[in-house]
Amino acid sequence: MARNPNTVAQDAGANAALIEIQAGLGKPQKALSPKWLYDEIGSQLFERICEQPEYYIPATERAMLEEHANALDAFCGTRCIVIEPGAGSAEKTAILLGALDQPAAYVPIEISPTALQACKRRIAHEFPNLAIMPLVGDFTAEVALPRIGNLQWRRRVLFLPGSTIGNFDPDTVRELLTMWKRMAGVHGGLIVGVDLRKPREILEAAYDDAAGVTAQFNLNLLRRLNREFGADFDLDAFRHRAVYNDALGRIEMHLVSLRQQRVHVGGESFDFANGETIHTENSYKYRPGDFAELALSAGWGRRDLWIDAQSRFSIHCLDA
Ligand code: AVI
Repeated sequence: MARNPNTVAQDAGANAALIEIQAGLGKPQKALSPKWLYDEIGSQLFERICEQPEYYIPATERAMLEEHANALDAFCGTRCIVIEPGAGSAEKTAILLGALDQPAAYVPIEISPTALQACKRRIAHEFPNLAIMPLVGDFTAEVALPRIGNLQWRRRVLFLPGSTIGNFDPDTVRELLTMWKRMAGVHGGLIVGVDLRKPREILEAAYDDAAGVTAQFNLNLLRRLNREFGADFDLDAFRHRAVYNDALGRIEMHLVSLRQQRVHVGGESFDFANGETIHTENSYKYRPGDFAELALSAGWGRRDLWIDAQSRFSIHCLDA
């Protein structure tokens, strides 16, 4: 019997994913991509992380966007198209759109069709007269923007809040910034939230909150591997660790093996020494000047730079 082509494609995708995971666990420093953190439960846990008092990023950035509403309006100008790669729940976008005098359209780009629909509903509810053109896609890939038809617009501005950019290493950030400059086009702009370097205690607490939500978020990755890839991780035999790597300016999340053990993933076995870790995420923190330089090297020019009163977070407004 002929197989459904969708099932064949899904099988091929799952196989490629398994190969990637096995390769990561076979490295001298075991590592898994942070993308595996975001299944449905992981995405819900991330929303809860954003409510934890130690995780200062969302509240700080929200307050900054509200404080700089007039400057955001001046930066975007009238009839601007706001493009948001990796829109998620578009929670901060409502603040940006609300600050703009006459936005022409909103283009959220999101890999999860369900999240994209929820984002569209949310923004349509708050801005009933705004044209919304959702795009399903991986925000790290260059996507063709939708045809705008006879809509009048003056400038495209990309919006990247939340320090999402911090989850990529600086060389990848340069490549992404270069790609986003092409997407923004001539006269385009970029508003990007970038987390700042700060004392280790603040950073490590932000990624290891007292309520244990970030720990659950990290450990959920193993639960996902058990469910989706037939792995046999014992979740009680690992614990979450967040450590600031000062030399590289990044928070690293790891899962630490609490004993010597052997784990099976998709027919392959992986040995862990007591204390050995799986590296699951990096979150880079920048000095304001260092990020501006990185953006400059990708062809962007600086217009505005805002830093909150406690020097925790920065927002860069850049011109293409
Ligand atoms: C999504 N990203 C910007 C978060 C961060 O701060 O790096 C992910 C996160 N991981 C643990 N807490 C938050």
